[in-house]
Amino acid sequence: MIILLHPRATRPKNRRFPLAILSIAAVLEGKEDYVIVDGNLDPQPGRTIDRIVAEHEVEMLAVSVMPGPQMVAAIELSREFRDKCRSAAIVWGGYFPSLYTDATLNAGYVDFAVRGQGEQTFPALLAALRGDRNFSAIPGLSWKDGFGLHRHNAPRPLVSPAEFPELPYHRLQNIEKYLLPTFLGQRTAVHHASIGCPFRCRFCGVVPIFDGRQKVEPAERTADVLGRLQRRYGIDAVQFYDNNFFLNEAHALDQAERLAALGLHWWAEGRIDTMLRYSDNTLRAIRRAGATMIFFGAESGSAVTLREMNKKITPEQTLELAARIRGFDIIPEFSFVIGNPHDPRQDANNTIRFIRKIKRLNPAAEIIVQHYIPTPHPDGMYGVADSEIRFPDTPDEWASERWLNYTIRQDPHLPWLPRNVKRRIDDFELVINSRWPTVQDIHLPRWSRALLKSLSSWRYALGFYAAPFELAWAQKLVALRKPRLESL
Ligand code: B12
Repeated sequence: MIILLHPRATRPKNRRFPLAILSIAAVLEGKEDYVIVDGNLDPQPGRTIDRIVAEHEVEMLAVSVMPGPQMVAAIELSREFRDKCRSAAIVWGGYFPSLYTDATLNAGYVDFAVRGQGEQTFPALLAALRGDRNFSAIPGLSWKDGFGLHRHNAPRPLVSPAEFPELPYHRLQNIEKYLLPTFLGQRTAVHHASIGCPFRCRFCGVVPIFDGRQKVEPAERTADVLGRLQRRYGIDAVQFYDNNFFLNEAHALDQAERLAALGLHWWAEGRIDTMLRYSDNTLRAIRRAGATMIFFGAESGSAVTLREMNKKITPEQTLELAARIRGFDIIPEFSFVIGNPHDPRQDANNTIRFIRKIKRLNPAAEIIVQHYIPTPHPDGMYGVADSEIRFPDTPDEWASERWLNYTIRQDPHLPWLPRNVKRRIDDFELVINSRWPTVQDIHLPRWSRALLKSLSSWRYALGFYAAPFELAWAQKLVALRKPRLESL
């Protein structure tokens, strides 16, 4: 028996299909004896694992691990499992072991780390464990040799998701619990139509894993999968998790025409420059296909910073898109990475001014304000980060309060970010989020929207963001959560 574990990563109301674990399940389906344990659904995954161990001969615990709270849950469950089931192998896959492979292998309770796409590496590892134990022949695998030294095999070439079987949704414990209401619809599914991203932005944690490559499933398959989910489970909305959903215009148009037939509402991530190149006709087709909101990494209002980030867009393009997309009734969600290490104060002030310009052009535009939190990068981290950040050596250190706060971008303690600049960014975020409460929060009653707007409007009008205690208080009062579809 193989246990595929997805440790808890979010609150129950944000629960979505555990796509990473389902992707591994897809290649095992019909061939291997396996069970899925999802900590987002099961309040006591440790107990469930104990029960499985008591009833079956468990060969392996395969864990999907994202940096952040999911990693903390993964540590505890892996450690407990190791104590109870010494003969079974423990393998970690996903973004955490792919980004921090040596730290992962430094944990005594992890035997193998799968880097990047797992659908081929995982069965190859199973075969090696059962056979000649020649782990060095498996691309994408990291492991410990007889001397305890870390071995990192060559990366595995990326394969289109269409090469793999469809996800076995029926193997989830209770599918109803994954199809929850969002601002997009009453029964929201998630889908990943591609893997990787062809760009090399120097602040992004996706680059070290996929090395600037992306593979996409044909539009026909995307529509087939969603059509089946609609017929079987009645989905009416989709959140696409692709890092880069919109490709060349011909593909986007084909995809839009196929999705239009399903009548779903959806959210996806796109690039500003890519979508600016699309004709009015294509943008209209995308809207007709159900695109309600599109997430764009605008990142900065400074051309110099964007160049340093290797983002390959200009501030003018962001403004042009903000204005143009308004005519198509698609809400743009612009995300910013604030705090250029060279001059975080100036960067914060510039970007705040730039965001105000966007809001003038398109008041419906949603704004996500993020602090710049470096992740390792093959081309060097943006800013002066390489010489100033030393990442932890073990998952346990990553789980400490200091590093957990860093990962979830709460209180990153960056050497270059003075407290008062961080506070200014946070204060601005509170003011703008109150002045325009997100449409994504379906639980926020009309009266509380009105309260937040009226309390914050003088601050926004005067550009006075300091010490917004009354807004912090009002947000608590209306229990305004952070209900964004994505906190990337
Ligand atoms: C969905 C998602 C979430 C959801 C999770 C919902 C859920 N189902 O539980 C939510 C919103 C909760 C979330 C939160 C966060 N996320 Co998140 N998230 C994503 C997102 C958009 C998709 C992940 C996904 O499902 N992919 C689809 C699957 C099929 O792909 P995959 O995960 O890569 O899996 C493949 C391989 O990695 C591998 N694999 C994965 N697991 C396993 C396990 C085994 C055993 C094996 C063999 C292989 C394997 O094989 C899979 C198939 O090829 C990614 C970006 C992206 N597009 O991937 C960011 C991403 C993973 N998140 C990220 C981050 C940082 C976070 C947060 C820390 C951010 C924050 N602001 O707080 C939080 C904290 C998470 C936590 N609680 O621990 C980063 C990680 C990299 C980084 N920068 O450090 C990403 C890459 C976003 C980004 N661009 O920076 N996230």
